Amino acid sequence: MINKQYSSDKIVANSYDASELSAGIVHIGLGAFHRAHQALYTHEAISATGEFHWGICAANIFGGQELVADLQSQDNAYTVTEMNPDGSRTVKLATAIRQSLAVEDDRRPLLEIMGADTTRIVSLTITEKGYCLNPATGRLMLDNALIAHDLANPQNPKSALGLIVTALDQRRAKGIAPFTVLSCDNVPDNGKRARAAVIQMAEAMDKELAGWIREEVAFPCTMVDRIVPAMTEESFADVQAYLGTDDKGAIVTEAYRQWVIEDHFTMGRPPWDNVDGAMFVDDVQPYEEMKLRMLNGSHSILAYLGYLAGYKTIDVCMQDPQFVKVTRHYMNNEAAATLEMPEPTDFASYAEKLIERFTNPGLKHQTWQIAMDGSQKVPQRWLNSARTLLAEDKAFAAIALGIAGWMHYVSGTDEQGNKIDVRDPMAEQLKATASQHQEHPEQQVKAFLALDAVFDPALANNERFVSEVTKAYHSIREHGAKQAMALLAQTI
Ligand code: NAI
Ligand code: CS2
Repeated sequence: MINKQYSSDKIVANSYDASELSAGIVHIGLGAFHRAHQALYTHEAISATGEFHWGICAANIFGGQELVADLQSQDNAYTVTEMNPDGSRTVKLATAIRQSLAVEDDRRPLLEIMGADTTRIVSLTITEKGYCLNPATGRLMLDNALIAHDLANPQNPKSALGLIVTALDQRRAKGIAPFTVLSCDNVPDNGKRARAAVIQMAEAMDKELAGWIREEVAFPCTMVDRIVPAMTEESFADVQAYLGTDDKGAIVTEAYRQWVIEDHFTMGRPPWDNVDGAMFVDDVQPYEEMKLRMLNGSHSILAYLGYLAGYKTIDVCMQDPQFVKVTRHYMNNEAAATLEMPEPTDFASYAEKLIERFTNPGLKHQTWQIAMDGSQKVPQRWLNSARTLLAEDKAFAAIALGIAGWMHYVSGTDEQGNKIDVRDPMAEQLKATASQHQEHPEQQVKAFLALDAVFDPALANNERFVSEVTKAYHSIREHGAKQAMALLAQTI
């Protein structure tokens, strides 16, 4: 069993006394990514500088009770196994999480900590859907059930946004400076969108509060990058075999990591830039767009086409040369070609590095995991690139195949007739859409494109867009996903 004092010659142990930490950060969304990214960066920044007031109180507001109980049973210490490209591994004991909470039923303990003057940052990894935004427009969905609940019950909010608004309101009433809200999700312009959502919500409750938030609260944007697959029985067993001890909070990830952060914090921030891979900049947006389109856009193509082709993990997709060819083509010709960077950028090297990262056999990153919540991911991963390519009269066959793959996937049935466990806030609507016009694929594609939470009407009615997606949809229907990728690979 791992705890804060655990030591082994296979582990890079912590170099400070974790009982000295106080919590300056409240994190909402204690999943896999937080533990392998922000919490590890914070741990290493504390190790480097001895700034003990940046400990973390990490909370789950939906589910995750078992993980929290497991972490608590080992003093919130856990190991991060970094799988290096050469097959070796580096294992680190991470101890920046001082407290963990699961507050599904009663949010009061969390609100109290968010309201404390020692809390300077509230960070988030709540998945794309946690922001309750319309994916196509980025506007807060005031009719979303969680948001509607919180507007009616501001003292007992359920959503992350509701918690932030209520905690900020409490701080304002007590004359405590506002914390900085730090979104670490793969949402475009994540800080700006989080800010807009929080302000829209506050406006529906109290205009003065909304004005105060607009003036006083910082919402820096971030680009976060590290591939962190969900843990499986196999990965836990592998960690146990290597370490010779059980770690219920263990995480396995890649060695690569990046964190680009807009330097705008009202109550200070940890010295994260003391740690490899983190940097503070004035404008995150170009880095974020590059990562969302090149990395995440490729991931989604591999996830939908790969899942339908029977490939369970990304590294298995990368063993298929046709998948690699389409991915490389997509990155260079359909993603990089649409990006505008502030300085000369070697997109081809970035693409090759991504291919190397995807190929890492130590990462069992399931296509099913990445395929999740597609309605929330498709717009920022593919559609802005498609708009640019359409405007420039350039081809976008890989994006079209990705979109068509998503449409087949969310129908809920695979190529062998087996059920797909589709996880998506719009799952019911997507399934119902797929079940219409089954004998008329053109109509089926049109029905999907009419989902205006995903596709804006201008794109959905663009003739070339409709025709390319329909062609790709037919190709998968006729030949299957594996062959459709191979056919595309022949033409590029
Ligand atoms: P996970 O499944 O381990 O954890 C998801 C977390 O989100 C849980 O703490 C859960 O309680 C919370 N959550 C889910 N729905 C929510 C909602 N409606 N409101 C509030 N909280 C909610 O997933 P993981 O790997 O931690 O990823 C989380 C997010 O982190 C991703 O969606 C992505 O935006 C970002 N991310 C993940 C990376 C990865 O490779 N895993 C890398 C880069 C970013
Ligand atoms: C993935 C990302 O699940 C997904 O949608 O594309 O979580 C991806 O692993 C990360 O963004 C890598 O930084």
